[in-house]
Amino acid sequence: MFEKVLIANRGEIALRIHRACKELGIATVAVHSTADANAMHVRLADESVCVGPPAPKDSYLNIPAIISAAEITGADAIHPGYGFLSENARFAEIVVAHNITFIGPQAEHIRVMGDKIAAKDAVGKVGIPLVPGSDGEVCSIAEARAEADKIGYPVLVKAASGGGGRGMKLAKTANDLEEAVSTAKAESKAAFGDDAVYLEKYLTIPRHIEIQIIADAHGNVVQLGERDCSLQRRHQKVLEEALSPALTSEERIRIGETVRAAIEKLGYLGAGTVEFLYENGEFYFIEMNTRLQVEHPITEQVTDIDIVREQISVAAGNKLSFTQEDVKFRGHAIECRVNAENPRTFRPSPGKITDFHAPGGPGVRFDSAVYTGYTIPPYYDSMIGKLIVFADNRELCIARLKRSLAEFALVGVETTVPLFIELVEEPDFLAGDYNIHWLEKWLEEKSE
Ligand code: MV4
Repeated sequence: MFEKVLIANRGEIALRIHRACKELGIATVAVHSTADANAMHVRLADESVCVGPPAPKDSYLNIPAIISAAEITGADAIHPGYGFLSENARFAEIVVAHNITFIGPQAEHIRVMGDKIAAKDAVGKVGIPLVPGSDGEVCSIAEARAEADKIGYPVLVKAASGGGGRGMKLAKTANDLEEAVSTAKAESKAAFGDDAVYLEKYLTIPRHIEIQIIADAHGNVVQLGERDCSLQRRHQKVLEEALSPALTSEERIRIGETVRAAIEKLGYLGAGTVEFLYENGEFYFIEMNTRLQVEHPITEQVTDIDIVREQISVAAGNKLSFTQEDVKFRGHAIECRVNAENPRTFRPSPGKITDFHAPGGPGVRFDSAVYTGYTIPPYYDSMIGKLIVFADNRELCIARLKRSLAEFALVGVETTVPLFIELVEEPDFLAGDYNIHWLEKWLEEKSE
C-alpha cells in the first residue's frame, strides 16, 4: 500500500479522498491555491503545499507545481479527484514518468475515452450498445448529408472533443443540417482546438443512466449497478438516485453484465462510469468517464462498498476486496447537490458562512468541506456539499430526504436547498416519472 498520497483537488472530494487514505493508514498531502489557505482540505491533511494563485490554471491545473509538491513531500501516489486534472491523459503520463502512481486508469484509456469518436469505436467493439450514428467523423457537408439520411432525422451533431453537452447541435430536419455542422465545427475548434464532429440519431425523451464499474490489475472487473442522473440543468446534475426507479431487475442485470464484460475486455484499471441514454427499454452508450464521480456516494450506500478505498487499493496493485457475487443491492439512495447559488436564478453566491448546521441522524450523509466562519471563494464551482440519504426503499428514502432538507441550516450565502424542498413534493418526482428534460421544463414553468 502507499505511504503517502497527494490529493490534487479541493473541497468535498479532497476530504472524501483524505478520509479513505486515513482509514487505509496512508498519510495525505493537500495542495491548495492562495485562496484556499484556510480550506478544510488543507486543515485536515497531514501536510500541505501552496501550488499557486486562485485561478485554477495557475494552481489546481498547474502540473509542474503539483508534481513538485509530490516530489518535495515524497508522495508515492497522486489522486486527482474529479474535474481539474482527473481526465488529463498527459498529466497521468507525467505523474507516471516521475515514478509516482496515478490513482486512476492508464493514460491511454483516459485518452481514448476523451475522444468521443474513439470511445464509441472502442466500446462498440467490446459489445456495448451504441446510439445509431455516423461511422466516425463526418469530414464534409456532403458526407454529413449522406450519413444523416441513413440515420434519419432528427440528428445530433456532436464534437469529438466535446462531452458533457459542450459542442452539441440539433438538426431537426435536413434544412438544419448544414448550419448545425458548421456551427458545431466552429464552436468545437474554438473551445477544444479540434473541429472533428460526428452524427447521432437524436433520442427525444431518454433518461440518463450510468453504470459504475471498478477493476483491479488482476483482471477482475465488478459492476456496481446504475445511477439515474436524469435530473440535470444545463448539463449539470442536480439530483441523482441509485438504483434507477425506471429499470426492472432484468434490465439491470442485463446492462450491468454487458458493461462488466466489456470493461474486462478493454483491460481497464480503477473506477469508471459508463453513461447511457435509456429510452423505450433500450440502452445507448454516450460517454465513459474515467474518474471518480461526484455522485459515487449513492452507489456506495446501496452496495455498502467504499469505492474510493477500493480505487486507492487497486491503484496500489491489490486485488478488489470483493467479487461480483458479493455485490448485493440494498435499499435506495438519493443525492442532492447543494450549491451556493440563488435557488431561482442559479447565480453563484460566494461569501462568508456565518452559521451552519448539517442534517444528520439515521441514513443521512453530508459530504462537504464547509464550516461556520468559512468564506466560499468566487473562483471555483459553487457546489458546497452533497446531501446523501438512504433507506430501505425509495418511499422511505424520500421521507428521509424531506426531513433532512428541513434540518439543513446555512446562513450567510444563498443555497439551492429551497429548490430541493419544492422538488421533493412534485408528483412526477415522487412517481419516479422523469427524463433528461423534466427538470428544465419544471424550472421554466415555475418561473412563469
Ligand atoms: C444525446 C441526447 C439525445 N440524443 N445524444 C448531453 C450531454 C452529453 N453527455 C450527451 N448529451 C445528450 N446526448 C443523443 N444521441 C441528449 C443529450 C442531452 C442530455 C443527456 C443527458 C443528460 C441531460 C441531457 C440534457 C440535454 C441533452
